[in-house]
Amino acid sequence: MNTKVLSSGIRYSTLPESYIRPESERPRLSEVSECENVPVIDLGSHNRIQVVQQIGDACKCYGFFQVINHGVPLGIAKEMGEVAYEFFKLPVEEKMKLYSDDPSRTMRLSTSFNMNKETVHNWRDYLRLHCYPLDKYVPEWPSNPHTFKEIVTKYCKEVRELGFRIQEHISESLGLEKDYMKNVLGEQGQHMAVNYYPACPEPELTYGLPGHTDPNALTILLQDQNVAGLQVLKDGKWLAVNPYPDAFVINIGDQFQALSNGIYKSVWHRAVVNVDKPRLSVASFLCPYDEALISPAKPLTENGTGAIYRGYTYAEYYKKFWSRDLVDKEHCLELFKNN
Ligand SMILES: O=C(O)CCC(=O)C(=O)O
Repeated sequence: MNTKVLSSGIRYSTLPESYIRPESERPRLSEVSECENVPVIDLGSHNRIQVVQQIGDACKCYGFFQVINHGVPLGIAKEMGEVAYEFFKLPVEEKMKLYSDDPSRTMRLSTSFNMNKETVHNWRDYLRLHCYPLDKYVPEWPSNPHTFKEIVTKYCKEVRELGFRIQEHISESLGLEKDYMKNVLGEQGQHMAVNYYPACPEPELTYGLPGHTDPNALTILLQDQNVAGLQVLKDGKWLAVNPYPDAFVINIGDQFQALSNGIYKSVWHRAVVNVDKPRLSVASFLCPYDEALISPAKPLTENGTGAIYRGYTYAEYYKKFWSRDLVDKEHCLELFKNN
């Protein structure tokens, strides 16, 4: 290939060799269940007790849910999606100015997942941004398209507030004080992955992103409204999370699984690709501050099970998570279990 990114304007008629998964690791798209969807929860409901209950049930059974009437102005979400598409449509020479394979960079365009470590690549380009505090990071964000900084700034503020509201509901659903999670997580970091999955000549042979869990606390995903691709693992089977009008997809990250003493699940999920249409998603990750001490909430350890996980700092967890391969089959939290 003559450029590093997939969004170079080249159309491939066959999948390049380096993207082809061995037979046993392929997505087997015909076996994915379409008949069930992850719960859709109306955050605009006045029945808070019911909303809290629905969120708790979803976190236990699916680790995923979708929210509507979420308070993020729909125009801002729409503009976010549009400016992200505009970015990936820029000429490849323009985009390549931002390219880096170095995961420690706080702003970069890259491709696949981790080009330095992986043996098979993924059919994805992505723009990775740090988003909090905004005044520290916005200056390094792309200035082309010229509206990018302004739109993404507005979006980040709204999504952060939505995340905090959901964290309150999650705390309450576990029978904890409303501010419990917020207090433990401290001044939360916020990162964004703008994922672009070009149309792929042979979607059966590869992934946009292979199965993984998220190492952070909470993820808020803006899905392409027109093209499906997200799938979550439920009872050993992959389940498609098809786009739901004006909804965000929310998932529990590894830190909420630990803090809830394993009651809530940080579930494996993946993105598959599409033969005729590109797909875009915008993942916002709320992360504990580095020195946050993560250990199961005491009231949740008092039913005879004790604490399933040992205490650790988020910095320790994050380092361990990224020292492994994304497709390691074991959940990273297994390494933090009390014997
Ligand atoms: O594109 C998607 O639907 C999933 C994205 C995702 O899992 C991620 O960015 O970590």
